Amino acid sequence: MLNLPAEFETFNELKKKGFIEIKEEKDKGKNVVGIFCSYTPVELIMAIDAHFVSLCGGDDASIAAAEKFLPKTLCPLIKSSYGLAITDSCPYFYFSDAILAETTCDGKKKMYELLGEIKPTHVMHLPQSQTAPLAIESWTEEMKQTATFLEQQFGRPITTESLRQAIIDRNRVRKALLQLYEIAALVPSPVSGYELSSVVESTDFHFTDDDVVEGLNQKIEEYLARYVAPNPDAKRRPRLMITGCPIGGCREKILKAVEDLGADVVAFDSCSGPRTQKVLVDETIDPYQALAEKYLLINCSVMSPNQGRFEDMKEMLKHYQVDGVIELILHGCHTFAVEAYYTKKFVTETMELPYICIDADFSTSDAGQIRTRLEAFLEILQ
Ligand code: BJ8
Repeated sequence: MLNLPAEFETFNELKKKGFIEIKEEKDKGKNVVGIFCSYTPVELIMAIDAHFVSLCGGDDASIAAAEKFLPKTLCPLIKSSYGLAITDSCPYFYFSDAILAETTCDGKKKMYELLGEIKPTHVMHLPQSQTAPLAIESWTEEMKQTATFLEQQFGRPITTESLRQAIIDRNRVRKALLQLYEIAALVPSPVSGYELSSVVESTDFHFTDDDVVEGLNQKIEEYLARYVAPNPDAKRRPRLMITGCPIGGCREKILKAVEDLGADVVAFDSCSGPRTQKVLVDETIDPYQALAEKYLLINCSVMSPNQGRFEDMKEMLKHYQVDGVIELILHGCHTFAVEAYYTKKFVTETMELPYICIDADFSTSDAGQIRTRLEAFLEILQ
């Protein structure tokens, strides 16, 4: 079984702790903006002196309510997010004064139209290609229009100075996160992937950058102190990469299950991994241009083509000394499902590593079947 420290707090416990924090911030008069995606330029929200909070659902319980309005075949992440909003069961949604959304996949962008009936919602038009003519120009313009939306919404200006400061502050958080991911590159990794992803994703529920950086630095020290040099005679636990759709709603039945079975998840090629953080925002050029350049570089399957994902993956597979790759495809996620053709080809043919693709939703009904498949996968790696 996975060896977790006695004081380990699960992601859900960490998320609940943030409920009190956000209430206190609201009581102080702070505004809150809900977000759903790594493409969201959170610096604009920080520059208007508001907090941002992730509203992505990862919970099966809210899906039934959403299915009264949304197709059952839609991705569980979208249904869960909408379900939390309409059932008023998420304090983070309740406390959000506005929503900043983006056109990524079709399901999400259409769901935002429904969400717009509940809260003021601004949808940023994300280019569908990183290299198309005018992609950077139109994305820079979207940054400016978003700034205008926030200014009108909260009746305050975003100044060049406040935006530059927000960029500097957020870059500090990114650097701390990058140092944290780096720890899992050690052999053996002193931190489980389950623990690491819980800590990283819970940073979305702390609202002061100084606290986030301090908390991450403490974790870095704690994990480094746990490191024990490898015993050359001991059998090495297989080291795995997780790729594909966000893992949050399947954390227990995939991430925890595979580590319980004797592997270490050391690399995350997903939105909770270093790929979203590794490019910092340029602090020296026009801030809108700098934000557009940084955020357009995120390699999500909603981009076509998305070759950068495989260049990043190659570097990570080597750096983290990965022995095998697990890809998660959430039911109804067409972009990742189609791109899985290339992922499998790249992992098995170019990198010559074992690969498994798991289709799942957020229910527990398939947990046993997934565990059996993971067990068989690990046998290949022994
Ligand atoms: S940058 S991964 S957070 S879009 S899994 S809702 S794509 S149907 S979550 Fe994502 Fe931004 Fe990309 Fe990251 Fe649609 Fe697929 Fe569902 Fe998805």
